[in-house]
Amino acid sequence: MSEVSYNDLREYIDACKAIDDWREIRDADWKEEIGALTEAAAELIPDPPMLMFDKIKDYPEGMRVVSLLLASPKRAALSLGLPLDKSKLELVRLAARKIKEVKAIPPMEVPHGPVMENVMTGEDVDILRFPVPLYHKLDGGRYIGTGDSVINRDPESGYVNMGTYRIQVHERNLLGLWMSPGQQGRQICQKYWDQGKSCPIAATFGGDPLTFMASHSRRPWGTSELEFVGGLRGRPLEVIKGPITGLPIPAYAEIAIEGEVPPPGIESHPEGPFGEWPGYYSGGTAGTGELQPVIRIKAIYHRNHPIILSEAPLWPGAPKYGLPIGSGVLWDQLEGAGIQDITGVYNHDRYFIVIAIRQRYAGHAKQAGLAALGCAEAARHGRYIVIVDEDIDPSSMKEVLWAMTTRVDPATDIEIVDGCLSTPIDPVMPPEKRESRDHTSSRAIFYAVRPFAWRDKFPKSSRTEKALLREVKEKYKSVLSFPSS
Ligand SMILES: Cc1cc2nc3c(=O)[nH]c(=O)nc-3n(C[C@H](O)[C@H](O)[C@H](O)COP(=O)(O)O)c2cc1C
Ligand SMILES: [Mn+2]
Repeated sequence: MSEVSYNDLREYIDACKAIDDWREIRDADWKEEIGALTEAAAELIPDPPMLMFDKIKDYPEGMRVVSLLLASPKRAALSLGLPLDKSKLELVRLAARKIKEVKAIPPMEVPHGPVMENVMTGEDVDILRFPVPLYHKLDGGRYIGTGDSVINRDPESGYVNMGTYRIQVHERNLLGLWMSPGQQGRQICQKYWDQGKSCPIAATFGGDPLTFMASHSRRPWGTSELEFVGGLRGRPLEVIKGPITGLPIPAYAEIAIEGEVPPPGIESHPEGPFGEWPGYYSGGTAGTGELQPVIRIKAIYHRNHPIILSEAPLWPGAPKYGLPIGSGVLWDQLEGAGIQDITGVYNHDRYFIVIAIRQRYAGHAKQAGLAALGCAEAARHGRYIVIVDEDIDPSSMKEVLWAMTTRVDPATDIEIVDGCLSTPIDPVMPPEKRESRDHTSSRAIFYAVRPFAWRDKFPKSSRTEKALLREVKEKYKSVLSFPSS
């Protein structure tokens, strides 16, 4: 498998600058402005530029924040070492194949790395030396950890987990850590807490895009995300042994901390609210009243002129990822479940998933819809699942809406399934359900396909065939200019 061309976040940023759109933003306020401009730029069409914030208000030049890193299909393809000129649907498929075929490569310990260029310990520790943004007006505080990697070690097996969990700044040396129930990083903390001990922890802010991707993908318990990064890169991830915790810390991270998470009975703190990916404030103490774990920082390490990787959630109308790679993963899972003749899978926003099939037999669409509902990749958030025919491009909302408005008879072609897996941040979950920890909600499957039994009598599409469209566009391009694709 091919290796990726870059070694760390800054090399990847430089590679992006060479192939794609980006802007430097100077003098922005860490308070709301970085968040607001990122949200506004994410809505730029066709693809948002990468934003590099420098000389942020109250901070010296060189203390930087990067946002919209992976917001174009080109940058997402580059991050995985994929060709840059493919359609979104093809890229999603290629990305999934790469992820599926990855063989784990363990990290390689090196004696030192650039992350140790600057060290703060003891009284010197101050996380607000970095221009940590306040992203959304009603956020409970400034969040340094959005595109982060949180690392801890299972005390029983020695297995090292790495996960992306949001991290709030409470004080110069105290952070809030929100890990949703069941997260592997939380399970590890719990084992220490059960013995009345604090859990040693490390975290990085500003890893390369594959380290970020591995951190937020759920690997089976016991298979380390650090080895998955190596596999994706095609060579081991270099790590240094944390001087305080002994945990592996990516040597080329922009910023890293070491510290410990005390048992919540001994120390915990209100956390959030935080504007989350569904487009609402949620999680943490919000809605449940539960205080959340904290990280007591013991040391901060950082490179010269560090870059915080900002991956703060935006509402779903401001797309932050150029490629919904999970779509390709779902595609594989559906094929694994025996669904044949899938021509495309596209996840528009975790709550809206479209699957295109070439119908081969009566019941094929229903089989695909119900399988999607149960697949691990869609089970948690797949509120609307739409099955379309092969003539519909599932990545095009225009085409999907056309299928939904013309091939669905609401009385018969929408199926509701109740009691499905969800999460506490589901905005529509009634307070009593959330409080009783019954984190379930319903799903709707739209069978937006020509009914199989009378598909031959279904009115023929009057849309111009793609070949003729291409031909006339080419012929009249001096009179009318069309965007490429
Ligand atoms: C930008 C971003 C932020 C995230 N924030 C959180 C969070 O605050 N809490 C959480 O439990 N999961 C969060 N997640 C999801 C986890 O990273 C994901 O479930 C991952 O699988 C967790 O790792 P684990 O399976 O090793 O526990 C976030 C994901 C992304 C992409
Ligand atoms: Mn894990």
